[in-house]
Amino acid sequence: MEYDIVREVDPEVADALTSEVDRQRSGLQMIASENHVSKAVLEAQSSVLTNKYAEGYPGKRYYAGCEHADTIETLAVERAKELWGADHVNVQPHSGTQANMGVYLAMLDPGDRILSLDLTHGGHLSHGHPANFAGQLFEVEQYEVDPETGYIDYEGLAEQADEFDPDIVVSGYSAYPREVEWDRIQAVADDVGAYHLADIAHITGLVAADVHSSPVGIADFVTGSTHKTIRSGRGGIIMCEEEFADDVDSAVFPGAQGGPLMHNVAGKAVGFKEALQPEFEAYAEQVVENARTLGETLQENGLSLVSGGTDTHLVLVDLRESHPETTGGDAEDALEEAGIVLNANTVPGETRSAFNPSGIRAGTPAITSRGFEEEEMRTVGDCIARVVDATDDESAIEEVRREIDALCEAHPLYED
Ligand code: DSN
Repeated sequence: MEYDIVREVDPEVADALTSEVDRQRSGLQMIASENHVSKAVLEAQSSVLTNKYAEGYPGKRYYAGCEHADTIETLAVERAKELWGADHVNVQPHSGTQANMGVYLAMLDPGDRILSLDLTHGGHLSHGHPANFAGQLFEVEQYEVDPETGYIDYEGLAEQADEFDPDIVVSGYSAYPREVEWDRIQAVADDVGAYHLADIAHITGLVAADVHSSPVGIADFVTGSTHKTIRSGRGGIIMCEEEFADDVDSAVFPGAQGGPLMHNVAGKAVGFKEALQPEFEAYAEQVVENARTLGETLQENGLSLVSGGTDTHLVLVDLRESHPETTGGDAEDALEEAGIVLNANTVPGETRSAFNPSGIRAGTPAITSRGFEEEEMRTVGDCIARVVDATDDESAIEEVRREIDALCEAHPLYED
């Protein structure tokens, strides 16, 4: 991956691209929302479809010359239906946030009410944060996890829904390590006559491989990202029952977006095909097993996990008890120096700021794509704990860096 053709035109960008390949290769990418897609997905995504406008949907486009775009979008849709068992699928959202926007625009009017999980408890900006369009266009109330257990407080949610009378209840989270009981949230929504949107952005791959229960067939709408655990082209996806299909499609285009990013849709189609192969199930199982092993190792080293563990691809470490003087930002910086790239994250009951919070979030999708298994995860967990214990100790960080270098060399990425 030398980017020679780019280099002839633009050496500065080529240098940055090759440096990014090196950065991804030489460190552990443990941001829970990231992954390493296959070369096939990369090739499809960088294809000539970036040149094509294809407003509309297969067979109903506003421009000529869309026959190959139609083939690819239809493949993406059909494969998605098979992966998640959905009646209707829209693969055009440019991102998970755009997918959520599509559902809100389809079903809500400005001023309608959203009930969603607070960002600091594991929710997402597009679920109604005041800095996001969702918080600006709609009236939002937020629920929280149980402060004792770190699990969704389903009973509290039901009481809150009763009082707030939302038009839509949003489930599915960005920093929630536990399996979600979709049917309990659906029951809450049903009781107050609200729609239920399950945003499975982080766990699309786990749901497709059946290692996390599926909200498809339970929630009215299921949205997701397509580049996280499902490891396909970058973007978003909406799934719903046939009765909402026209509303959702019109909300995405022309409601929220113009021309679809057809090169990304091609990446989605290829990634979905890969995810339909039997190996993908083993991959998704390993992602969860790796997160579990990581969590156990961190706990053995004295670190506290929100909810006491994980059922998913991520762990959320609350540093306040074990390392009261260390912020998530301190840990993130020191770990990056050691070659472990993850993010500082708010924790339930956050007492610091969103910019420099009290926790770190670590995910296993990308390193599992590199072939990491339990043995490596125990080493990674020990390494994280050693760095968190000594964020100012350059020699300790250097020692960990050497161990991470060895792990990276043993699990090469994007060879040749
Ligand atoms: N930025 C993503 C995450 O890290 O969770 C969500 O969009």
